[in-house]
Amino acid sequence: MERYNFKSIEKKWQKFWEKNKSFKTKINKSQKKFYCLEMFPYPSGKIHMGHVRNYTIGDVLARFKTLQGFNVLHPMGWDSFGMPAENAAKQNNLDPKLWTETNIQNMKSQLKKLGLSIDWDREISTCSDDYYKHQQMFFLELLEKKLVYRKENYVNWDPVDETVLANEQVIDGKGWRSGALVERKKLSQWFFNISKFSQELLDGLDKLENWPNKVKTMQKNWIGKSFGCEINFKIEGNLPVQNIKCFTTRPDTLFGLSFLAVSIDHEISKYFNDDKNFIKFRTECSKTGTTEEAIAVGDKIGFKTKLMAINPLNPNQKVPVYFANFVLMDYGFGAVFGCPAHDQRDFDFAKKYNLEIKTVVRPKDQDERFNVNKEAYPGPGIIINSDFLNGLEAPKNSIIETIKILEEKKLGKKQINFRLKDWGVSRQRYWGCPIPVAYDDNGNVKPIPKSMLPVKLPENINLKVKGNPLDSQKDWKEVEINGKKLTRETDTLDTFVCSSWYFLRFCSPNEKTYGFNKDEIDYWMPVDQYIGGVEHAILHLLYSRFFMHAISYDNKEFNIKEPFNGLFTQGMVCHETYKDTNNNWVSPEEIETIEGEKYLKKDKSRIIVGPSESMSKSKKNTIDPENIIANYGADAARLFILSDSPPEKDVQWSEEGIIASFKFIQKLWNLNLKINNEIKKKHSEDKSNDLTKYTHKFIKKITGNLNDFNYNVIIANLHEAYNYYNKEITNNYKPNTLKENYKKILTALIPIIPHFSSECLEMMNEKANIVWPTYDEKLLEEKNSDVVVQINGKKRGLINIKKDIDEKELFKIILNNKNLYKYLENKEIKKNIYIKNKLINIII
Ligand code: ANZ
Repeated sequence: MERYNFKSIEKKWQKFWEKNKSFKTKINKSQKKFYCLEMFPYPSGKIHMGHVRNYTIGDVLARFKTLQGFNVLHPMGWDSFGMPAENAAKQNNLDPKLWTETNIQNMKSQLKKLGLSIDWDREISTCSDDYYKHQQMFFLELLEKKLVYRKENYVNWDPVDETVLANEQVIDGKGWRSGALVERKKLSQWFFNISKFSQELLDGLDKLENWPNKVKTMQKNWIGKSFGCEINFKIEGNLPVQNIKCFTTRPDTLFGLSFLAVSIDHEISKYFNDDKNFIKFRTECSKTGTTEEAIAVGDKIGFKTKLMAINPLNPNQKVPVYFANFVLMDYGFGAVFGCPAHDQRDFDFAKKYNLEIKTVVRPKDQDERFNVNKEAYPGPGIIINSDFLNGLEAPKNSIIETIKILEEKKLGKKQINFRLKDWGVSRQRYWGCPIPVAYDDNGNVKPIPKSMLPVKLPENINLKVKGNPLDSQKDWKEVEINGKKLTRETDTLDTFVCSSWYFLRFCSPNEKTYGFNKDEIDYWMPVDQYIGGVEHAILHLLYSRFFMHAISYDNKEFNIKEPFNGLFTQGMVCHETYKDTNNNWVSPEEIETIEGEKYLKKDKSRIIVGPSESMSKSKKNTIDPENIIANYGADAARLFILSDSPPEKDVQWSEEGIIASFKFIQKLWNLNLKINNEIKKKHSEDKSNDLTKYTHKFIKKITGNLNDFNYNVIIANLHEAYNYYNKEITNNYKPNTLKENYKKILTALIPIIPHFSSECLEMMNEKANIVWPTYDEKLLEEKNSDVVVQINGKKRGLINIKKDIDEKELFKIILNNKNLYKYLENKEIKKNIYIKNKLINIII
């Protein structure tokens, strides 16, 4: 048989699609639209298997919807600002722009080799000034609407690199790059007021029916709505502090109070600025890190003040006030009351500092003597040791009752809190979107007039300076507005801002005057199906949702609050891990397999095979998609990446797997040649209706599985179809019957293996007007059914008979059946139990 020459065939079709602008999209109001979007990549230089999977899944859907007659928008662009470009440029004395653009060109040509149905005319890149110009415009609009503000905030400051570090970049209290002890520094930063929309962002989740529940739950937890109350504690002691307010979700445990703890940044810390011991304590605290996880697992430490707090429900009780590292400044009031018996953090703290642990809730199956001593009891039960609260059911009734009492006594009031914090968008970096404001000599903010946008990044600048390179650009920093000399803001925007609205830009990428064109948005938005990694389940998706709320706010022209109608999160691509005898990671390319054992190619030493883990450079278990496409073709790569497991689960990449897919395409090709041969035979009569029936069944299955994202099942369906066709087609079918059915199969394969199917369709002179095949339900109906025949409850046979046959007729058939009749001969029949199309039980 002739070999399937994937190299020339794939190239041919990719050229054809490009030349014919096959995937170019335009508004067509009489046609139903479908906006299919995959998360756009960061142009690191090379595509990786995660991209291959993400974009294959998206392409399957885009092509399927196109064939179904939708007007499909399927764009691609580049999330091209960010640290890697700046670092690479610094190391190699390059221009970040050039570095980025070269990477984009490389990755674009790699993506094209995958045969994706992308409308490249809509390509965008966030680092180009005709993109970020509009982002700056949005920023100014949000500034006008007071949804952007500046505030002083504590940041992790690396004194050597002179830069702000994200929490994840602080390791054991030290900068990840410089290793310097990280300082806490107060810095003026720009914030988006995302918390203003906490409730709306929470409510909006309920309407997102086509989002995975796990993502909605993650967002819900991140927004973190808590019901509780604020309590005002009177303070006594050596300082002019009269009150400290705390937020609590468990006011009902107030009789279990044993201390009050405030954050090291709490207002009262101003009285301790000269206290050497306090300053030492503060340094100690910064080592814990500032993330909630770090705080939860880290050591709880405190600094005791001479202040005493009075229990509002029991004025005779006075407890010490501490500074503690586990209290966050930006949640509630930056202060908590400690109830060690019912909160584990408080318990750990009380144990460490020998504070009282008083039990005030007992589980229902324990009596009044219940006493917390080994660990906190946060569970439900009955209130005890709490004077007038005793006997209340905790937590349901007890919380509401206590709030009522506190409100009556004016000691506190009901409060709802959200964990969601405002989004700090300032970055002290060069390679980002400049924030379009300037300052006068007094530090007042002056927005750059819209007519002066974009504020372009200066080019050819020295990146090898400490801190933000923009700070040392004197000529760039100075700007004159309305005759006044001002100094530009040198912070740039977090790159998450760029990805919070790019899906709008795709709708009208060439719109000059604004970020989008209204007509286009009205037609294309919202995105019907968004596909990407679950690692973006929280921030990127929440920021995008916020950005739409922010543009819609106070805006009659725009009202799209939820940008993504459907969301699909795909699993990771995994691969076995390998180590040499010295415990160093080894990449799959460095090893060979001999008789099932793996060896290092260069010296034939043994390889230790580790578990399969998601592909990562650090473990060297990556596979280069470019090599795979060159060796096996894009269709084989697509087929394999879809075949192994459901798209939402992890997929195990293996050499054997890709080879099997490659061989299967060759088998399909052989079948294709066989069918073309068969067609030439020109049989005059169809032997049966079987091929048509099978094909209709197949189309029904594929359509259903495509709709449900059961892509791996489709590959199984395809294997079945191959086996069936391979046998059935030689059974004398008319050319037209063969052709019509086979054409349907090929059309259904376009989404999966587009090059192969296009080639085969062309061989049959089918190129134009290809539409998704329909199926006839009537043809699928089974005319017969298998009925189990039982005699006295025991199975005695199975007969295949016409559907819905009545009992009398069935009985006649049974009596005419030798094998069954022998059980009934000379027997008195008492009754029959008949379940249509399934079973008959004859009682004798
Ligand atoms: C007393 C208490 C007793 C609490 C008890 C819990 C259990 P969620 O549900 O996440 O909203 N808290 C309040 N402000 C805090 C801050 N700035 N930093 C750290 N912790 C803070 O959590 C609310 C609980 O977190 C509050 O209820 C408070 O501790 C603590 F048996 O108050 B609780």
